[in-house]
Amino acid sequence: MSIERLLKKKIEERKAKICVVGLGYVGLPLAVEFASKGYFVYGLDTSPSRIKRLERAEQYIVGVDFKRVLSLIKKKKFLPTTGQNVLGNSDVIIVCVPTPLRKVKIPNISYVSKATQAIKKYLKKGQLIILESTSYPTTTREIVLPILKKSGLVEEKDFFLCFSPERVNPGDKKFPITKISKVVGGLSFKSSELAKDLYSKIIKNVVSVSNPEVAETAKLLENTFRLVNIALENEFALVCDRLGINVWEVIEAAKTKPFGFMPFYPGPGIGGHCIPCDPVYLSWKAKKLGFKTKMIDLASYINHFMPKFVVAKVEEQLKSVRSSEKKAKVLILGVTYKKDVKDLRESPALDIIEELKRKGIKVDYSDPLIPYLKIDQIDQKSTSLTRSNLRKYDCVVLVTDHSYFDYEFIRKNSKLVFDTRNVYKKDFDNVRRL
Ligand code: SAJ
Repeated sequence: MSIERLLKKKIEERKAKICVVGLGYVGLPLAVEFASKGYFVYGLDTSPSRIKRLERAEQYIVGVDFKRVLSLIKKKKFLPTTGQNVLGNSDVIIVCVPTPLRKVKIPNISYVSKATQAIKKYLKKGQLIILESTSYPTTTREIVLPILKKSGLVEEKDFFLCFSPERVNPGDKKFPITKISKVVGGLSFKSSELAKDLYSKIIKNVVSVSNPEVAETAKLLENTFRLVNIALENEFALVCDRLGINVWEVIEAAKTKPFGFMPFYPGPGIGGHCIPCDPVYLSWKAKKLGFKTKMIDLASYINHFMPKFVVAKVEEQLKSVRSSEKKAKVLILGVTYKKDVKDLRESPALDIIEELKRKGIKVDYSDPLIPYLKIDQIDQKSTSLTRSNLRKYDCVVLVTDHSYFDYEFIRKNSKLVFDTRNVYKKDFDNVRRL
């Protein structure tokens, strides 16, 4: 029997041993789904503390039931480990490691390369290797494949290689990974087919495309679509501000169009490790080929300008309500990058705090998800939202609209609120919106 048919049979009979490399918000849910469907799954991670937390069911990712994880470990269906040797015992290896940006906004695929080097060490005939980490087009063919070929094995003849973009939305109950269509793009037709067989065991709709580049680029289109449309709304907010028009009402009016329009919303800027970063992977690759991605660059510029705009508006408001030369005091409400998500990565709140301090304004923050925040190298504590505390501030800036803030209490007990998320839906005497 050919190695392809043998692997196909193992996948069919759920006898294929799977190794998920990287147990973060992408890898862990994937490992749990496959283990729950009867596969034996290794979870390979470089962090011993993360392995211990899994074994103690200590939650570190939203949207994953850690009791379910523990029961899979106890049933010996899921084995979290730091031991790379498990790569040699696996039939399928799925790489879900981070692809962050370096400080100077260039791709950092060092985690992908390190994981691939480890896979090469243990690579054997009949294995299917899938890269899920978001990266620039050609990463699978030009970075991963050459490293694996150093083993002396040949793609399609000896092993199978594929790219399949992750689409996990942490904590999104409406779209668990089993309900999110999966795109697979193999170096060879056989690789695509094997990946499609595998994912079809846990995901309803699996779409194979002609090569990894299409799959890599589809993922970047999905997130660049958001980056550009958010930037468009931010630009409308800047224009409407100058025109004295309420941009929130403009969007609600445009939404009444039943076709050909999709609402996004202005805000204090964009954060997270997807939307600000993924499109830069594409622009970086395009620039290497001599093409300037003006749309992506401009959208990134507009989105990254928003924190400065928010601070300028707050200063404007402060001037209108304060006369004394005493240092103004501002409270930032919500510092994570988006509502109800405990993640500070690229959060615009951090830029707003930095800009306010640069202007000599005293800044505190309040966010139940972030008990301590390093501001100017000092660990500051989240301010509790009591009546007396709120009264201390000349302005409360609503940056992240967590669902568990008592917005009426805040409004009634604050001198001034600057709302960057349209939580209040209208202006009050002491509430101004972006
Ligand atoms: N934001 C706006 N206005 C909007 C939407 C978002 O200012 O209209 C801001 C958010 O506050 C945040 C940033 O943009 O700071 C990114 O927000 P996001 O809703 O795009 O959320 P992310 O970064 O968690 O994006 C993820 C992505 N998921 C994956 O890459 C697998 C994205 O593809 C999803 O579409 C998105 O979640 C989602 O829809 O929640």
